[in-house]
Amino acid sequence: MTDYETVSADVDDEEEIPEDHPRYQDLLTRHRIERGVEKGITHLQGMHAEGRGSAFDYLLGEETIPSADEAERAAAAHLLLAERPVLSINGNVAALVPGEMVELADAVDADLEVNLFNRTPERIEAIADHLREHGAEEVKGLEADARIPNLDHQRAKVDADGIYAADVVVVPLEDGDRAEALEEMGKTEIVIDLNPLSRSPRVAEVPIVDNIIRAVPNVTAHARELADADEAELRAIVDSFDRENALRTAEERIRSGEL
Ligand code: PTJ
Repeated sequence: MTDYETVSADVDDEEEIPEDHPRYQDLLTRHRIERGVEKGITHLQGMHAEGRGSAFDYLLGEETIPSADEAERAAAAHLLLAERPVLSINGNVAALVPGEMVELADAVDADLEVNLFNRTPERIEAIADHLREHGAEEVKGLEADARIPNLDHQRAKVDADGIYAADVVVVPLEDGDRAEALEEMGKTEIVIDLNPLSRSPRVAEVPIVDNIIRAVPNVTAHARELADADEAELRAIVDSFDRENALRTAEERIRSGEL
C-alpha cells in the first residue's frame, strides 16, 4: 500500500507522484504549473487561475462528465471540418499540456499560436521553445502582425496568417473579452474552461467544461476515431451538439455537490 503521507508537496519530478494517489491529477497539475512559473512560461497569475479551476474540478468529481465528452467529440468534428483551425496557447496551457496540444494539432492539422495576456518577448520565446521541445514544428504568435478589433490589451496581438485568419479557434483557460471579440469576428470558438459561468464558455459554439488535462487528449482521441468520417457525418455531430445543455448540465453538477 502506498503511504501517501510520504508524497511531498514539492516533488522534483512528476514521476514521483503516484498515479493511484486519490488526488493524482490535482497534484500533477499543481506541479506542472509550479514548474511553468519557474521556467518563465507561466505567469504568477496563472497559479490563481489554476486554483479556481481546481475548485470547480473538485465539485465536478474530477472526471469528464458525459456532456463534456459530447462537447469534446463536437470539438473534434469542428476541427476536422475547419479550413484554418488554430489552437491558442497561453502560459497555463503550455505548462499543463504542451505535448498534448502538439498531438491535437497534428491530428486535426491545426496551427499552434502563442497568445498571452501578460505578453513579454521572453515569455513568448520560452513558450515557443517549450512547445518545440514537445515536438512542435511551427509555432505562431511571435510576429503578431495583426490585431483583433475592439480589444485594447495584449491578447489582441495575433498573427495575420494565424488566429486572425482562422475559421475555428480553440481558446483554453481564459476568462475575458477576447472570446467575445473573436466571436464578433465570426470565428467558431471551442472553449475549454472548468467554470461554466465564465464569459468564454458562454460565448463559445462548443463549451468544454472539463480539466484541460483530460479534455485535450480526449478531443484528440475523438479526432483520430473520426479521421475517416465523411463531411456529412461530421456535420451531423456538429449540428446535434447542444451547447446550452452542456453548460446547464455542468452547472447543475457543480451546484448539486453530489460527488
Ligand atoms: O499566460 P497569460 O499571460 O496569457 O495569462 C493567463 C491567465 C491565467 C493569467 C489568464 O488566462 C487568466 O487570468 O485566466 P482566468 O481569468 O483566471 O481564467 C482562467 C479560467 O480557466 C478560469 O475560469 C478557471 O476556472 C479555468 N481553469 C483553470 N485551470 C483549468 C481551467 N479550466 C480547465 N482546466 C484547467 N486545468
